[in-house]
Amino acid sequence: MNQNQTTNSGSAPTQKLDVIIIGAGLGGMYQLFRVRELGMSVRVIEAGSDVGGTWYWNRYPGARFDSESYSYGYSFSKELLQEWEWTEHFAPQPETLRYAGFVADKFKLRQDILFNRKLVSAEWNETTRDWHLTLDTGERMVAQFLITAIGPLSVPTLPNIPGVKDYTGIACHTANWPHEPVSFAGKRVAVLGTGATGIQTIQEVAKTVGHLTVFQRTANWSAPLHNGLITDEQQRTIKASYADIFKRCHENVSGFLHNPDPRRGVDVSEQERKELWEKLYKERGFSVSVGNFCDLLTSPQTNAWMSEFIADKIRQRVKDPVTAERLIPKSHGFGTRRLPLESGYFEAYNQPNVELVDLRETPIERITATGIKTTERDFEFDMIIYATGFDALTGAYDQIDFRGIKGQSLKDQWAAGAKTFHGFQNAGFPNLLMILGPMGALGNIPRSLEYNVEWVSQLLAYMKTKKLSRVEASAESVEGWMDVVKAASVGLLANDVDSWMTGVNKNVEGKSVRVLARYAGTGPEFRARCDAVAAGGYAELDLT
Ligand code: NA7
Repeated sequence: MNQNQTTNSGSAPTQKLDVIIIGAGLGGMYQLFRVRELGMSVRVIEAGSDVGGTWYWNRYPGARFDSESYSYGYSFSKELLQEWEWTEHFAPQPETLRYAGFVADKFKLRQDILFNRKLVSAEWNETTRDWHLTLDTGERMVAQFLITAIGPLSVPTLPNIPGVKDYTGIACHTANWPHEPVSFAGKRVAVLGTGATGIQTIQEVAKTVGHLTVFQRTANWSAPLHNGLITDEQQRTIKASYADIFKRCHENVSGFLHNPDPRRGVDVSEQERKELWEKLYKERGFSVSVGNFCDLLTSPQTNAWMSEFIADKIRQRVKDPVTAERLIPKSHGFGTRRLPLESGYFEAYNQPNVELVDLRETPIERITATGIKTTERDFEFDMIIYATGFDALTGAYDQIDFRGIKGQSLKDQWAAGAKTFHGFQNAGFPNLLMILGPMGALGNIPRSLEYNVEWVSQLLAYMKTKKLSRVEASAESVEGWMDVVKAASVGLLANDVDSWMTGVNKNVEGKSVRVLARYAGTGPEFRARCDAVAAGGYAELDLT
């Protein structure tokens, strides 16, 4: 590609593209593939030096899928499904990054991707009906359609603890992990954060570390992942069953391979509950949450029983009873936050060189030049790992200055809570289309993003055929969808819990109170509503 044709850092007008996609993660890569099929001119802007998105950045020790590998890969190419072989039931990050590279090579995607560039601002011009982009390199680009595939969990946040910048040892957020191997042997290492990322990191670092200190503010429920190598025979079965695998994901509430038990926990005997839970505890992946009683996330009683069942498992696995009690969540019920899955996490605390600091008992006062000072002790470390999460859902949008009709700012418009039409569009921002945008369906992410890309591509194809150049969700359509989002959240125990799923990240200004932050309905319901919009000729959208 001749880059000078599509980007410009001077004052001369640049060539207008049909489509610019932001992000070359799994969403952006697939969107590029589909847009090319439509015969439209397209470029992708990517901040990293290669494809992969989440799997490019999150190289921390122990990073891997919690979805079965064969339910996570792309489903759109039968050839790709037969060519690629996952080696583990839950692939580790390096394998997934190789997969992203394999896909990019197979479909020759890199030739249309501009790496090492960040989008700084995007301004809509109502007269010329196009988006004017400025990149951090100073380059400028113009496109009729702007598609964001910037991820719901892509902006890492450091803790708002005094002194973070004072530390002189090695410090790293899990989502900005170095590309070079990191050794923990003989080192005094701290991990801050015990979410899904912290738990994967802790159990892996514990295997080789000199001494590990875990700083836990909130204990999280966690259950065994049960990973393992995929045998040759399993590989053959998987390859022969892909149609069935994706059909099952498609019909599932959240795109996984585990179906909820249709019974309510409150309707069955204690023995029946225990039987199901003992079985689920031995099963792979999210079976323990998605395959649970259908009232697990709505009935306080069923949830309390399940929480106690898991608490007992923690007590059985952690030798020191005081540490075990600290690891048992008290502030929320099982499954009401995104459930981390683990492989020997609790046993790590049985090692003499692994220590747990409960920040509810002894809060951190500050990060010092040499370590971490709590109200009780001064710790010295060679390395601090921040597994402190993300400015989720809207964070990636807040980083870019999007200006819609009459210069209105997307960040300002979303300051009181994000609103979209099915996560795809927002009123006042014509021709801006979002992949996995706020208030869309998440679940098993690739299953959702493939659908998102296909819906957006279908809309582009429709507009091309009908010679339409501008699409905007009306304010009424956005409000209509927000009513659906509200209704889907009613009665969920998760509503009363602080987490990124309720929009809380106390390290980010303005995000310390719970809001309606996501669509919590099922995947099939979401798709049925989106399909109906397309089938109805996009009546909810203003098309001109
Ligand atoms: P999470 O789930 O948001 O977890 C972040 C963790 O960091 C959590 O334990 C937080 O404690 C802790 N944290 C954050 N800020 C602080 C401060 N200031 N002090 C102490 N502890 C802090 O992020 P993950 O990366 O684990 O997972 C995000 C998603 O990525 C996950 O759902 C997967 O889908 C992949 P808290 O619970 O807030 O008290």
